[in-house]
Amino acid sequence: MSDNPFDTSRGNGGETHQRIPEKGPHEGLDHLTTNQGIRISDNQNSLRSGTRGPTLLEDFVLREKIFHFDHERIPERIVHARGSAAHGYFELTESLSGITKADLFQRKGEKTPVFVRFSTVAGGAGSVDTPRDVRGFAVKFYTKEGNWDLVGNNIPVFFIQDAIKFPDLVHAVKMEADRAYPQAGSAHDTFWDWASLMPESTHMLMWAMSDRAIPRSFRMMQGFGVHTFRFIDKTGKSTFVKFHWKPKLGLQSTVWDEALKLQAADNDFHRRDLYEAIEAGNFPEWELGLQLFDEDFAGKQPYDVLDATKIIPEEVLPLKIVGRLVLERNPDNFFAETEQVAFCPANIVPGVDFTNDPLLQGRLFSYLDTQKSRLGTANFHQLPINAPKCPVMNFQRDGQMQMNVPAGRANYEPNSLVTHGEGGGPRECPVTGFPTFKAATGTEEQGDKLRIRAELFADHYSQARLFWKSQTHSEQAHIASSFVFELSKVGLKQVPPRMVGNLLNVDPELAKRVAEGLGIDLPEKNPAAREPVDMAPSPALSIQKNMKQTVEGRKIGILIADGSDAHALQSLVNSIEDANATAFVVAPKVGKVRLSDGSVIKADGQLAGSPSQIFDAVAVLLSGEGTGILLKEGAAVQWVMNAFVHLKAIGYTQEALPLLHKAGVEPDEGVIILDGAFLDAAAKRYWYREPNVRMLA
Ligand code: HDE
Repeated sequence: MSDNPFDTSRGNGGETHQRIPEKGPHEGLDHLTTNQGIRISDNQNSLRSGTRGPTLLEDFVLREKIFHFDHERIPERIVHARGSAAHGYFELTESLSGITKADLFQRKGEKTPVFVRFSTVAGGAGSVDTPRDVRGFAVKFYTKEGNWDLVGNNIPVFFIQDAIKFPDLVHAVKMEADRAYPQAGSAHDTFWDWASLMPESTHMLMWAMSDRAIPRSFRMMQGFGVHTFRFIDKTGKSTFVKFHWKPKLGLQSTVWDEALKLQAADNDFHRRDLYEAIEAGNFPEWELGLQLFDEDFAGKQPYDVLDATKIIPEEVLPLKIVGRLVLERNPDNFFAETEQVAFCPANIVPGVDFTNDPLLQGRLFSYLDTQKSRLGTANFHQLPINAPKCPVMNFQRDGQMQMNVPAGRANYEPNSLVTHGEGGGPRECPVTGFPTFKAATGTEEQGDKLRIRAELFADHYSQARLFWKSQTHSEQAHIASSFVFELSKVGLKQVPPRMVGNLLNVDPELAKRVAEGLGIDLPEKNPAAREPVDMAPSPALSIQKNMKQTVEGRKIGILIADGSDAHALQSLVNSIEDANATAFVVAPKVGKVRLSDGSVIKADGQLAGSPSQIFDAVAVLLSGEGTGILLKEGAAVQWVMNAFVHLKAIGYTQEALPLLHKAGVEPDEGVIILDGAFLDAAAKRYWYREPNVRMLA
């Protein structure tokens, strides 16, 4: 980066990231100026005629400031409006030179800069972080050959098979047209009216009703490219590929009651978690796994690999791990980067190609189009966050907010200006340019013009059943209970029976549990467009079977009050930090907690503002004196009670037992006296506790 604060070069092979230099006094940078560079003498008072007279129209400082403020907002994304992002890199750990010619996949050890944005889908930009929803997982790779955007989700399938249904899906799930609620969530009439009429959405609904849709952290969820893509090698040969991101910290979700309570405790739970982890140097990390296959394999599966409502089970086609994604720097400015970043599935590099997946094909149009209206100009690719870090040279010109100054006379091609010494500009590159995949002759890539889908797309239930069968009992209970929760919020009488009629095709037991939970009669099974087939369960689909028993990257709350044991507190904090977890001390008063040795410390959070749902496990480190005080504090009782019903480990001192009793805590393996074994206990969630604390469907 240039040290010159006035260097405005960016993009197009130049500097793409304009930041204020970190060190040293820089002439001019400490002076407030207008946008025209005029120094401002007074930023407190507008210009007026006399001390009590009218404000003058000629006050260009005031007018410019208010004018700019008036236009600070831009339209938010129609979906995925609420997002959080970070910079980092992708490092290749295994060369793929035999499979794709994409430059970023050639040299083991090479790092490619990335910008990654996570998001919820349905809520607006200011909505909460923990509704039941799909999470976006969009990665922009700034490769040497141009930008490649892998715009994925944390769920490997989608609600619909054809892009033409997307506006219907989004209208149905977002706040209802007349009443403008709910803000962020699918538990309402229009969503379930639509979904129950769309059997192809059933597989995705199973995922959306599972704990996948209530992740603990962006850092603890998987990402998926969803569609089948292609890799193209140097000879033009194509290999199908599905992309998977696997979190280093393992998969972890919340329980539904916890997710609900998090909405009140911390609207920004995921955003804060990502930001704080990166600031603390605990860089979030994922492995890139690939499922690679050919036409022959694709033809033998009982589903169509071009259908985005289907997965390829990892047990059938294991992942090949080829790299790692590390996020190591928070954005400098939320608006300039996280808000203005524009991902587009059509941004691919030589060596990567599309397939005919009809959902993907529609996406190829949508993103560029929506970004023009969101960012206001066809030149949004010039914004620092969107600009490739390789040269951009073409004859596209002008438009609103043109930020480059293309010199010279040539703005068309072909031209002969070069031969006359006037600079001819760039030329096309038949050899190194982007070639599209050529289908082998004989493959059915074309045919009559029809509004129709391939035959196997009609199987809407086999994989929904596969998902159900692959879950633990506890996860199945969560899925059934989520259907009950969501459908219980639906006022349209015809909808719940219709949905349960679809679920009968997935699994009769599931349908029965949902009907019972709703208190409705079991309806007739709805006819299936194609009879489902049984597939072997896939343990990879379960979160609980893939959780890492670790406290790494987790946050442990320690409740103290006057009289808490100073030595025990220090050694607990040390052991938590040694395990790469975060210790967070909570007290009834945030300042001046007097410990057993007479020392006075400041807590990290006050009790009422730091409820236990923001922690992964808790320690109740109270003396008899502190317990006496907190027995009369509802927030303390709830602190303990919620940790228990959210299936978390609770470490306690003997003196704190009266508080545990008052909170209804019953002894089990996760309720443990505070000693050396506490951290091992804290690494787990106690699923078997759940039937004792919650009525599940
Ligand atoms: Fe998107 N999607 N989408 N989507 N999508 C957008 O683009 C769209 C789909 C995804 O952090 C929009 O710039 C259509 C699947 C993510 O900025 C829009 C269809 C998957 C993000 C759009 C789909 C996604 C978006 C809204 C059906 C997972 C946020 C704002 C054919 C593979 C990216 C924008 C970010 C954003 C259209 C379906 C992921 C309207 C038409 C499937 C992660 O263009």
